[in-house]
Parts: sequence; C-alpha cells; structure tokens
Amino acid sequence: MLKLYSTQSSGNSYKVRLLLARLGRPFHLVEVDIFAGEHRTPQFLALNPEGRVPLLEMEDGTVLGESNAILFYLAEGTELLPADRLERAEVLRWMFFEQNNHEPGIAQARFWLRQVRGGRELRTHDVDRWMEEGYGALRIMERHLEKRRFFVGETLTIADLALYPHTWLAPEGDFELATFPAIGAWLARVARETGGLDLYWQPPVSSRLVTGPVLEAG
Ligand SMILES: N[C@@H](CCC(=O)N[C@@H](CS)C(=O)NCC(=O)O)C(=O)O
Repeated sequence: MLKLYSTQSSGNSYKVRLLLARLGRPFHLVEVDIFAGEHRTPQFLALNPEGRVPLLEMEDGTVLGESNAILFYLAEGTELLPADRLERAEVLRWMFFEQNNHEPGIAQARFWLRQVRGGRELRTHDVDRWMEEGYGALRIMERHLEKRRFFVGETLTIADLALYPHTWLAPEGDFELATFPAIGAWLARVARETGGLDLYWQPPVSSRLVTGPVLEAG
C-alpha cells in the first residue's frame, strides 16, 4: 500500500490526501508532527534528507517528495491530469505559480501568524511583504477564474488541487477572501468535487511516526 508521510495541519500534505481520496486509492497515513521535531529524526531524515512533508513512499520503498511532484506522479493516466500537451503545460504553469507566487506569501503568513507560538512577534517585519505577495497572487487567481470554472480546461485537475488548500486556509493567515467572489465560487466547487474532505480528514489506516520502526497499522 502507498504510504504518505504527512502533517495533519499542513496545506502541502492536505493536497496529497485530497488527491488520494479523490482517486479512491487506499493509503497508509503516517503522521509526522513537525512541531515536535519528528521531521528531524534520523529515521525521517534517512527517508527524506530535506526533512519535509509530504513524502510519498511507494510499495517498493521508492520515495518522492514535493507536494506538486507527488500530485503529478499520482494523477498520471487519470482525468485529473489532461493528456493534451498544452493543457499539461498549463497545469504545470499553475503548479509553479502556486510554489513561486502563492505559497511564499499565503502559506508563510498562516504558518507564522497562526501555527507558530509567538510567530507574529518573531516575524513582524515580514507581514507587509506576505500581504503584498499573497494579495497579488489572489488577484491573479480571481481574474483567471472570473470566466472559468477550474484553472485548466473545463474540469477539476491537479492544478486546482495544488491551489485549493492554501487558498482555503488563507483566512488563517489574515487574508480576507470576501472581495474575491470568483475564488469563493471556485473554492466551493473544488470542495464539492473532493467530497468536502476537510484538513482533518484521515484514511482508515493511519499511524504516527515513532522512534524506531514506523508502526504498520492494519
Ligand atoms: N515545496 C514543498 C514544501 C514542503 C514544506 O515546506 N513542508 C512543510 C510543512 S507544510 C514542512 O515540512 N516544514 C518543516 C520544515 O521545513 O522544517 C512542497 O510543496 O512539498
């Protein structure tokens, strides 16, 4: 069975949980508590020297990091990754946008302002930049979605799944979404398409990363 090393509150991990659920692929979820340093244990660093989640482990033990690379790998051959060459490139375009333009402002703001104790005080000097970059990304998304239902083509793709988690979570980073009606409608559409699974959804087979061999549940 596929194994996903994931942190429950992580937007990047949520992308992959959503995709696996949408594809109906069973997977074993291994919870890595990054706030307790579990991503820095020798055991986890042996799997992923970058010490980051999400990390996908295949049945043969091969591992793949980077949330959007994992989405791309898992979606190959499904309706969530178009076969058309230009549409595939457009999917990649929005996934690069997510990493380069969206995540650095929106996800960083949520991480430091909401998730790290004392983070607001520690990173006061970054807040204006996060807001400028984050709202800049939201304006680009809003314009793109004004006449479209999804980011690429007429149906849900992994471009939507890459952008959905941190956009949905943006209010936790002090972003106000009320002035972006097209984004609001798109968020509702993606939520419907993914069965309304929230950030805290888990598959039936899950365990925690522990010191020593990873527990095999089930
Ligand atoms: N570009 C990477 C970012 C991964 C990332 O930053 N993951 C965070 C959780 S959302 C993490 O593991 N943070 C711990 C750390 O960087 O020390 C991806 O999309 O997978």
